[in-house]
Amino acid sequence: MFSSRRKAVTVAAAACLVLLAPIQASGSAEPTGATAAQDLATYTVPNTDSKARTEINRIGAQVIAVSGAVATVEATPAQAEQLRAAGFVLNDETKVADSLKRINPAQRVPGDFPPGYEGYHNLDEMNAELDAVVKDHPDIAAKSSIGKSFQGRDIPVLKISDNVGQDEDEPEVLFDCNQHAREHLTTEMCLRIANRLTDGYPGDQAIKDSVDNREIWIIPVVNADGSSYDVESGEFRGWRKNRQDAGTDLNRNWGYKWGCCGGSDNDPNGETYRGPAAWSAPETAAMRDFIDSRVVEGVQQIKAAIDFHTYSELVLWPFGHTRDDVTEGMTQKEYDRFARVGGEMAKTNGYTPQQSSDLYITDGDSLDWMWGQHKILAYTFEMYPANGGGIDGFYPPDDVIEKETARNDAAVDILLREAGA
Ligand code: 0X9
Ligand code: CA
Ligand code: CA
Ligand code: ZN
Repeated sequence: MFSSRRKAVTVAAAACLVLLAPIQASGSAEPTGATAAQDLATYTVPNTDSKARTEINRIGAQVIAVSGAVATVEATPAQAEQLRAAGFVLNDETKVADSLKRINPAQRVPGDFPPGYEGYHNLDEMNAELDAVVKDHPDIAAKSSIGKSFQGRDIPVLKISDNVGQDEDEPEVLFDCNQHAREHLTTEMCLRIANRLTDGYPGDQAIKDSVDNREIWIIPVVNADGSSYDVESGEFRGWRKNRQDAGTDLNRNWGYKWGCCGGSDNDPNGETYRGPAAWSAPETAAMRDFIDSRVVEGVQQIKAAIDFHTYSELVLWPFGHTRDDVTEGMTQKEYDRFARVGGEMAKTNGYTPQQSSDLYITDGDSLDWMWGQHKILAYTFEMYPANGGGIDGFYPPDDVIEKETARNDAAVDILLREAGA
C-alpha cells in the first residue's frame, strides 16, 4: 500500500542545470575558505559529555555525531591542534576529502545523485514527487511555496488534509526536512510521510483519521540551495550550510535567544555560523513567516512538529540553549510532556531520547524558537545511522531509504495524535 512512486527523472531539467551551473572539470570538491573539504578531517573523541561537546563546537570544530560518550568531530588542522591543546584525545583521523573520494564514483552525473544513490530525490525530482502526490490525491493534497532561497529557488510545502483547500479548525502539524544540505535522507523522510498519508487514504483507518482531523504541512527541503550544491557536480561535497556568502548554518539562525549561549559560531567560515543577525538567511525567514502565518485569531494552529536531521539516531526536545530542564519558557509540566512523548516515540524507532542540550548546547536552532515563541511541541530527530564513521554517515546508499524512513512511521503517527491532546 505504501509502495513508493517511481520518480520522474527530468532529463531536460538536469541538462539545464549543467548549463546554468558550470562545474569544475577536476574531480575534487571546490575549496570554500576554511571549510574546504581538502583541509577538514574527522576524528572520534572519547569520553565526552554535553559540556565537552559544547566546548569542541566553541573552538570552531564541529560535533557531527554522538554515540554514547564518543563524539565524531569535523575539524581543520588548526582546530584539531586547539582541541589537543585543550586536552581532547583525537582518534581515527580521516581526511574528509578521502571519505568523499571513497563514496564518490568515478562516473559523475552532473546535477544528480551518483550511482548507488539514484533512489534519492534531487530538487527537480522532489518537486515532481510532490506534484505527483497532488495529481493523484487532489482532494487531500495541495502544494504551495513558503518563499525563496537565497539563490531564488522555491521552498515548496505540501498540505495534506480533508477539504485541503479550506483552512479548517483542526490541529496543524509540521514536518520539515533538510535544513542541513548533506542530510539528504531527511528529504526522503518527508517524501515518505507525504506518500504514506496520501496513498493510505482512505483505506487505512488510522491514516484516514489523521488526514481528516489534522492539517499536515510537509517541507521536504528547507535548504534548497545547499542541498542542490551538495549534489550538483555529481559528487557529494559534505556541505552543511546555506549558500549565502560563505554559508549560514540555518539551524543557528532562528530568532529565539539567537547567539545567546555559546552554541553557534561567529566566524562566517565556521560550520555553525549563526549569520550576522537572526533571520538573516532567507530560508529561515521564510520558515518564520510561514509558521507565524499559522497564527489565527491569536492562536498558533501548529501544535506539533518534527525537524528531521541526520545522524546519530536521537529524539531531541527543547531547550538547546540551556541544560536546565525548567527555565524561562519551560515549566516542569511542559518538560515532562516533552520527555514523555519523546520517550514514547523513541520506543517505536529505537532512537535515544534526550533533551537537545544533552547532545550539546545550541542557540538559534529551530526547536528553541518553535517552542519558545509558539509553544509548538517540537522535536528534532537525528536519523540513521547511529554511528557513521565520519562524513560517510551523511551518505548512506539508497537501499536504506525504505527501512530507515519506515522506521519513523509509528513516531510520526504518535506526534499526529499528540497534536490533538
Ligand atoms: O547541530 C544541529 O543543528 C543538529 N545536529 S546536526 O548534526 N544534524 O547538525 C542538532 C540540533 C539540536 N539541538 C541541540 N543539540 N541543542
Ligand atoms: Ca481538513
Ligand atoms: Ca487550520
Ligand atoms: Zn542537521
